[in-house]
Amino acid sequence: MHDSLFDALDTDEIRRAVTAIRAEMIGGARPGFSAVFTDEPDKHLLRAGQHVPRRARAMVLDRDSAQTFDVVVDLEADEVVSSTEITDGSAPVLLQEFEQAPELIKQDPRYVEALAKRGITDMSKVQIDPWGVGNQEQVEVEGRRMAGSVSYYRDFPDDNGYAHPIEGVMAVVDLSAGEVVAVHDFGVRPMNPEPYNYTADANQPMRTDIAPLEITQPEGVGFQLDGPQLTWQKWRFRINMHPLEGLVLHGVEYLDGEEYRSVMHRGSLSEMVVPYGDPSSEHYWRSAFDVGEYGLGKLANSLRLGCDCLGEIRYLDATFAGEDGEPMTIENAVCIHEEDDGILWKHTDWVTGKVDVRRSRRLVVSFIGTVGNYHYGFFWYFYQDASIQMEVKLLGIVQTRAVEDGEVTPHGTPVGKNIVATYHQHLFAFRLDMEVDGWENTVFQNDAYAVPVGPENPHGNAIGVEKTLIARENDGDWVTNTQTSRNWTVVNRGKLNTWGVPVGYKFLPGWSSATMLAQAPSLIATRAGFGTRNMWVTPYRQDEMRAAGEYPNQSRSGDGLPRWTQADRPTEDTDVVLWHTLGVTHVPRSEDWPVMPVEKAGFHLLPVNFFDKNPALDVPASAQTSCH
Ligand SMILES: [Cu+2]
Repeated sequence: MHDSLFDALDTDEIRRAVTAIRAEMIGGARPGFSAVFTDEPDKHLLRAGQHVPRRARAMVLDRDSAQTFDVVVDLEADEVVSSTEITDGSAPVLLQEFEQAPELIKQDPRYVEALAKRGITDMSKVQIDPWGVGNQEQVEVEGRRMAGSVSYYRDFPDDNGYAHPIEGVMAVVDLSAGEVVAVHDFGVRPMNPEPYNYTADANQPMRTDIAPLEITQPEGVGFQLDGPQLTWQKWRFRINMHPLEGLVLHGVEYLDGEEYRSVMHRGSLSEMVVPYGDPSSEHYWRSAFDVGEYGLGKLANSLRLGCDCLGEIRYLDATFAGEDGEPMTIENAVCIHEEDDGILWKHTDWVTGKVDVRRSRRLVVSFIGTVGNYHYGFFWYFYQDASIQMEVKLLGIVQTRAVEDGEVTPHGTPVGKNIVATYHQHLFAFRLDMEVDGWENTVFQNDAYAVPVGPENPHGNAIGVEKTLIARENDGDWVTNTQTSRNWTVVNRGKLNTWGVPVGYKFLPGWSSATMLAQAPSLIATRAGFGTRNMWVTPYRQDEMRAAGEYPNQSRSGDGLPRWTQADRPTEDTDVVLWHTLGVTHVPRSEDWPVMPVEKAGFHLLPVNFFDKNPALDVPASAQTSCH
């Protein structure tokens, strides 16, 4: 497979796609380009030897009529192939819309009055965070572009607004009509007067006993970059940025002898949602689909040397369509570097006293997206033992609500005077299109168990592993189980290692693997149905890319994995896709305030009988010390 066919669009391709769409007047006189990206070719067609033209796909909003169009452009013919109006759901939010909403709200007399009731008259000190309204039962979304809002007070420009929630006021805006539809006042609560800031000037004195630590690679980095293609020791893969999903890895392969063996065709975040767990009127509806509603890739940070990444760094820029269609570049969106990772393997021979130690080196490919009060770092780690790790880093400031003096809420933790940080979840849906030593793969769910005492286990010590074949999409137990050391293996039954075992890779969940706690009648339970399971296995389909469907923004009926898997399609000896819901249930601590220390979650992919022996025996002992 030619992996470059799957690469992100370049500046010229974005421009041509937008030109073709504009020429057809799709999106009217003021089209908003929510996302423009590669329409990745169908692998079935490529395997059949067909030529698949290079195509772009665009999510286009008609800003006047609030219609959304899903458009495919043939970049070889420079023409629109199809344009489909979306009726359930709406295009991802444009930042321009979210900039316009606070201006409209601040001019609304009902809002001005609600704030005056709370003693706030200086609108320049008011921070308004717009939110999607997909969970708001009362807000009519059909045929409209709507935003809810939450307000905060900043005493000075750098003040932490989340320390001063303007409780009980919620304005709803029709973004296309440019009007405030409603201002709800659910009742006045006290405003916390105390500043809670995380800046250095608010937290003096700083500690002074931090010794310098410098990481240098005097001979340069150990990896090679050729456009999006990266080669590092025995690994190679392609790195692209997607406006919705952020970092996407394609064609992940490992060199075994003379031959590159495939591991994963494509790996990325496919969707994520953050549902909040406070049932009050001004809070129950809050949730954020950071991929499908906001476009996490477009919200990538420009990373800074020595701050976000440390050491000898290479960066990749991300090029996307701006919201008016002009290409724009986020510089240093992806950081690539190497890290020391402690010990890789070690043995002390007790007979001879000889010690062998090998240091582990890992390659890190990362990006960070900012969505309002939160930031998510996505770190892919590649190791010398042919394992892969995804680590999500949760960063930022937790959502707050105001309470009366001494008021206790069962759905939040007090973190300051009159402020409670509300319970919530972060549910990440990773899509891992595996190709383990070829594309004909089969998935097993593996559970260790104690064999019942009997003729097979007379001494009571026997350990068994129950291997459940996932022959169809709905086989298996779907959720993690630490008691049985549950994992899932993706094996190629047509290829055996020297010891007669099918080659495979093992998916090992991390300790944070909650499923969604919201339930019916909450709309989020339907809209983010992917959150009901930790593991979904589907046969590859070119059009099944995002776990909650393509247009979760304002969708009420839900889409994606629950709908696709209703057919209970066969998944044996085929091109399988693993979908993992990684769930963090965040019960805030006072230590998460006023800015939370990083919280980490993730998963591993490990070779399992893929090689005949430890693949890291050829890692030499470290040069500068005698580790051997
Ligand atoms: Cu959180």
